[in-house]
Amino acid sequence: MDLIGRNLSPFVRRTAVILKLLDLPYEQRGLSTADDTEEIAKINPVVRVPSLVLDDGECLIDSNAIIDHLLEVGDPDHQLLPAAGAERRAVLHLAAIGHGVMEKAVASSYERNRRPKEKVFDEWVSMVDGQVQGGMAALEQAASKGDFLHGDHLTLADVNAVVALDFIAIAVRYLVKETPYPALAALAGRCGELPAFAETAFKPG
Ligand SMILES: N[C@@H](CCC(=O)N[C@@H](CS)C(=O)NCC(=O)O)C(=O)O
Repeated sequence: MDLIGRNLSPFVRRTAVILKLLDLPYEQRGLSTADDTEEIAKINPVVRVPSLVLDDGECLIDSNAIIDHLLEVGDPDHQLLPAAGAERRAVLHLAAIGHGVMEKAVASSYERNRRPKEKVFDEWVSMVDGQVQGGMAALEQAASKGDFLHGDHLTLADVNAVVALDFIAIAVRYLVKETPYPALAALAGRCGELPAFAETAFKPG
């Protein structure tokens, strides 16, 4: 399988973490949407990452659809996402907050870093930043209740939260400077010792 995209993207990295947690072999092609537009367009018509090209050439796009497939083929015991019912809904709820934080943190970074200064609409950026902080506060509350966001072992919710926090610390640091998230930081520290997280950490290069 070929994972398309760089681990700077939280959507790519969370996919890479799941691949590693499930011990699914893959290669990674570190293409960037800014620099490798034409090549990515051949794989994904909306020119976004991640994509996952399966061994038979089938191409999956969007981290949600990719992870759905990876869990189907690689997590028969439903460790990362419970099979059904309230437990599944609870993990999906927290995972969606983490994914939403990623989306808004990426939007905040695009607003600040990709637009000419005179075209930045401050009210909109403040709204986006507030959405990131609202999501992070909810995750912090869940993280402060135990070793994991939900239940007694690592799930998709933890993967998303840790990847979101790490992305924020790299790309939109101004959003965590004044508001530390100690329980999430502790969770990220514990996860950072696992190869799936350590080996996918973004290294600027
Ligand atoms: N919902 C998508 C979001 C993917 C996404 O926004 N990826 C960013 C990279 S961090 C991207 O491709 N940006 C280029 C663009 O949207 O034009 C997912 O979960 O995979």
